Amino acid sequence: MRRNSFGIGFTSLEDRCVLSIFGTPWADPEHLTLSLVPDGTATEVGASSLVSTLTAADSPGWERELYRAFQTWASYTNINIGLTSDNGAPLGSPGAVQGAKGFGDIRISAAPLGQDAEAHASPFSWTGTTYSGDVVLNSNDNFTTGSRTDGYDLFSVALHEAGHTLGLAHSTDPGSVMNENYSVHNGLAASDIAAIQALYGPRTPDAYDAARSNDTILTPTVLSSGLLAGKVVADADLTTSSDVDFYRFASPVLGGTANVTLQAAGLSMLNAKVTIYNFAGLPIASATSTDPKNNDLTVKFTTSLLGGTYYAKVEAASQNVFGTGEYRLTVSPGTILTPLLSSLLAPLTDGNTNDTLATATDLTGQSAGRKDQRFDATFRGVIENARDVDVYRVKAPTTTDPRGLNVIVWGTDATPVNSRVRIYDANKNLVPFEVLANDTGLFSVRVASVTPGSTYYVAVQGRDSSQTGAYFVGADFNNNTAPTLDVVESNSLTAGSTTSTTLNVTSASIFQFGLAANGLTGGVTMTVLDASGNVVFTLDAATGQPLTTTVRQLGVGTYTVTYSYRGQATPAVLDYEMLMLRLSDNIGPRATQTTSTSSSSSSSSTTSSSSSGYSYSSTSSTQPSSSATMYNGSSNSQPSGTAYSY
Ligand SMILES: [Ca+2]
Ligand SMILES: [Ca+2]
Ligand SMILES: [Ca+2]
Ligand SMILES: [Ca+2]
Ligand SMILES: [Zn+2]
Repeated sequence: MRRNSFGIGFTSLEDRCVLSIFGTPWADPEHLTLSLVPDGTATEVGASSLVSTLTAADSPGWERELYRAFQTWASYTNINIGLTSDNGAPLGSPGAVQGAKGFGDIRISAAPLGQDAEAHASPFSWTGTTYSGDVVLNSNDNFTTGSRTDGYDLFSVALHEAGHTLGLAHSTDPGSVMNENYSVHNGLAASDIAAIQALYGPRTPDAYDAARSNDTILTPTVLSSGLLAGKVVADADLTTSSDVDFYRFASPVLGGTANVTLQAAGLSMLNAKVTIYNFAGLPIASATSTDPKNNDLTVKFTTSLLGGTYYAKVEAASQNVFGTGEYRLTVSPGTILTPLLSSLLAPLTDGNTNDTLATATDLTGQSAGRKDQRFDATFRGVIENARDVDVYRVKAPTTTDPRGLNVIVWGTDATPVNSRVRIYDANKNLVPFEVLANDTGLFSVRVASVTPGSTYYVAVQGRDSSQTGAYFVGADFNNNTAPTLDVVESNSLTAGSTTSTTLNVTSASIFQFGLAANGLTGGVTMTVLDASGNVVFTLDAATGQPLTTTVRQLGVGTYTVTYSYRGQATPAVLDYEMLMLRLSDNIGPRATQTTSTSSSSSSSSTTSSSSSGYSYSSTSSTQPSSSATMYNGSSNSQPSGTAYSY
């Protein structure tokens, strides 16, 4: 039925973008991963049927077309996307926003989205949820491959959704792949290239090519075995499909078999050709990869008894988007067993050498000369012991734009370290901030206003002395407007008491919840139960701490929310606030009837609006305030507005 509309007018993609805050780049764009979810993986709108849908559709080669769509963007900018496996955990499962265990940062699925959406996709978000990067294709649609006009061209739809996952909003350029009107594309428009390069910069040469082009055998990069006896390693990049990288090295073995290994699997979709030349410039061995999913290469050659000089040439296997990407070249007597991505992302310990502002690790040079929107500073560190503090120095751009500072930290171990952040200004005074996320293994904050050109210090430590482990920290000065959680409950609890309220979800959505407690000791535990009385989730907030948050998808229905006093009988009263923010707009099939809402008789107010997707029957004795102002840390300064310091 819908196929009749092809060729007789515009078909709008009308996709929904779940975390529709565009313009924020991924924190570590050169180390993104992508996975296809197995059929049965839970999405917001039911089990994914990606594999069965696209296998049954008239779309041969669909898997490569999905990869080609993402790699098309990566080939123009400082993005590498490695392909990885997917354990089928539900979309939005707990984990790091980037680098979560078990699935890719970008996950592609397909589920029934109803008549009004071909797909939806989510960009990176400061809320730190693993929903970021996820794509749901509409399994009701007829996808085709090969730029045909009798269905939705899978590459064209995926190219558009890939742009969203990488942070791009819709474009008004009629030729742009980000135009919301569907049409068939075989590549990016000039405006698309400009848009992705504004976020991530034009793809930059690797360090060897930057020092001196190594594109010919007469100008090779000379590799030495250095400290790794018998082993030569180069981390490099084919920056365009016409980049050629020549290396010269001494044989690591005398009169035996040497291995030249090019690793790209899990790091980039590069399909390379590696050729080995002898001292006279004659080719003696080569290997080529053609599948972005299987793109490691090993070339074996027999060395002379006297060792001698050899050359390795790395070039694109074909002049297509898969001819671009990051790789590691290793020359060694044996085979390589270390997975590439994990070895590149190894965190650095500091041995308690950067624990004070005076000894901060300097990250101010990372973004020097950059004109794009990538994070100003990133680092992978380790909270090594109970007293460890890792202090980083960053610097606000000198631009006179009013700018804020986002800092996000997430644990990178299988059991992630729970970190906290403090920010200090150039005079070493604590800077108040708003907490955007404070969840298991995650801390994300925003300073609303910074002084242009001024130095700031970011201090990362464990949330308590038991917390140690590896983490990623990113800091970005930007003009983003932080989304604001709405206060839906502001109340008091006495010792041993529990209050109970009702939450009506009128539109299946992804919500962020926040909970804060104020008092001398103890805290509050919030429990959300569905209509059958099953616990959906709990959230716990302690007094003297910033609010805690979580991101959850809730279907339409009535939920009971209880708040329990936790702690000693004295002092007997604590205050708490519950906050909500809907991250997604209306998702899923169109509701056939409007769910009516009513407030419970015990309530004194109801929070609801047509755009909120929920109504909440509050037991508040006072009207909810417009912002979370109740946090009073035991700390050096009082919060101001929605900002916290502690
Ligand atoms: Ca290169
Ligand atoms: Ca080169
Ligand atoms: Ca450390
Ligand atoms: Ca330290
Ligand atoms: Zn769109």
